[in-house]
Amino acid sequence: NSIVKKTYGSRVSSQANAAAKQLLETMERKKSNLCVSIDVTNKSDLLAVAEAVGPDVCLVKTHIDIVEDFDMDLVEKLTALSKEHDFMIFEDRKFADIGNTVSLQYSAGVHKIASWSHITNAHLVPGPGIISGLAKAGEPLGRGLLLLAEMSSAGALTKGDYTKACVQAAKDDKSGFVCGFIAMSRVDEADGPCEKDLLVLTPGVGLDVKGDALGQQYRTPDQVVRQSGCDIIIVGRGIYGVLMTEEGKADKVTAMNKVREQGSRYKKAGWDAYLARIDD
Ligand code: BMP
Repeated sequence: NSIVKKTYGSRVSSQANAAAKQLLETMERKKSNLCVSIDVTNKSDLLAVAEAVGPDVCLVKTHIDIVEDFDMDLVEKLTALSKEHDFMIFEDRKFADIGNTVSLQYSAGVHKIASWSHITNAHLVPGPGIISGLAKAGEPLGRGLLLLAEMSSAGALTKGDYTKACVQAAKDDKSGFVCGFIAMSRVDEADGPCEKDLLVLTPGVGLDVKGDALGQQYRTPDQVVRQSGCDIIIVGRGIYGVLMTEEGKADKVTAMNKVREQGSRYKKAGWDAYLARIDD
C-alpha cells in the first residue's frame, strides 16, 4: 500500500487540496510528470518556452521576480497558455518569513502571486505560523503549498530532524493547504506508510550533466522517480538551456525547436520511469 505503487489517477480522490487534485488529474490525462522550470529574465522568452513545452508538461514553474519586464500582462498570457495547453502554474517563491509578512508577500506587492499561481512553496524555518499566514491568502482561492523538506544543492542544511519536522508539519496540517514537498526522496514514507496522500516534486534533474558551477546536483528521471519514489521531475536548464548559448541567442527559431525536443525527451524519460516504478 505504498504510495509509489499507486497510479497518479488513483490518487486523485484522496486529495483534500483542490490544486493537488487538479495536478494529479492533469498528470494522468497528459501522461506527464514533467514540470518545466522557466528561469529566464524576460517576458517573451518565458512565454515562448511555455508555449513550446506546454503540450508536454503538467506544470510550469516560475521565478517571477527575475523577469525584468514583468507586468500583469505576462500573468494573463501565461494563464491563457495554461488553459490552452492544460498545465498548472507553480511560483517557486520559497517564502521564509513570519506568518503576517508572508501573507502580504503572497497576496500583494507587484506580483500578487496568490491570484495566479496554483501552487507555491515555503521553508519551515520560521515555524508553522508560515503555513497559517500563507493559508490565509491561498486557501480561499483553492491554492496549494509545498514545504521545502530537502534541497538539491550541495551542502544543503535541509536534512535529518529538519526534514522530519517538515513532514510532520504537513501531516499535522488539518486544513489540507499543504499538499506536498520539494524533496529528493519519498520523505513522507521515510518511516513507513503515510496516511495522507502528499506529492513529492523534485528539482535537480538532468540527463546530460551532473551539476553546475554553483552547487546544483543533477540526477536522472529514473533515479528520481523510479529509484527514489518522487512524483514530479522539475527540469530547468536541461530543457531551455540552449537559449543561453550564443547559437541559441542568434537563432531563436532553431533554439525553440530544440527546447520543444528536450521537453518531449524529458517527458518520456519521466513517464517511462513512472511506468517502470508502478510495474516493478
Ligand atoms: P535547473 O534544472 O536549471 O538546475 O533549475 C532547477 C530549478 O529548481 C531552479 O529554478 C531552482 O531554483 C529550483 N530548485 C532547485 O534547483 N533545488 C531545490 O532544492 C529547490 C528548488 O526550488
